[in-house]
Amino acid sequence: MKLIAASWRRFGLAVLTILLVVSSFAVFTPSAAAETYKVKLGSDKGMLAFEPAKLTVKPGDTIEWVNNKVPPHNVVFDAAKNPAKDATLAKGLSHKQLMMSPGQTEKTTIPADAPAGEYTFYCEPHRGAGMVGKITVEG
Ligand SMILES: [Cu+2]
Repeated sequence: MKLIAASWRRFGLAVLTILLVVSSFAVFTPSAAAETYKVKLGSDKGMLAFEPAKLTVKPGDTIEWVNNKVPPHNVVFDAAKNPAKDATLAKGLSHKQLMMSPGQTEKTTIPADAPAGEYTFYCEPHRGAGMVGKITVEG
């Protein structure tokens, strides 16, 4: 009888463990679905460009800006070139502070309520040289 009781207890523990694991997955699923994309500032070959210059993301995703070659760079979202021409949103996505040293990073998370469409961004010191990029936010 003692043996049966012990194995029942072990079984109960196993069920509890499984329940815990399953429920923790349920809790973490929404954040696990968000992705992080890396965009290099200055191409590996030393071109004044974002790499990649075009990216498709979903609300909640994060873009990690990695300062690469030929700094300084920054990331400024165009106040007029986003779906709702929302200057406040553009400012919130931007990192105006110049990044001086290679390897420096900044992050931009696309808000959950960001309207779908195209967002243009550029590097202030190199905008004239064509350092411009585009993010498409999917609905
Ligand atoms: Cu630049």
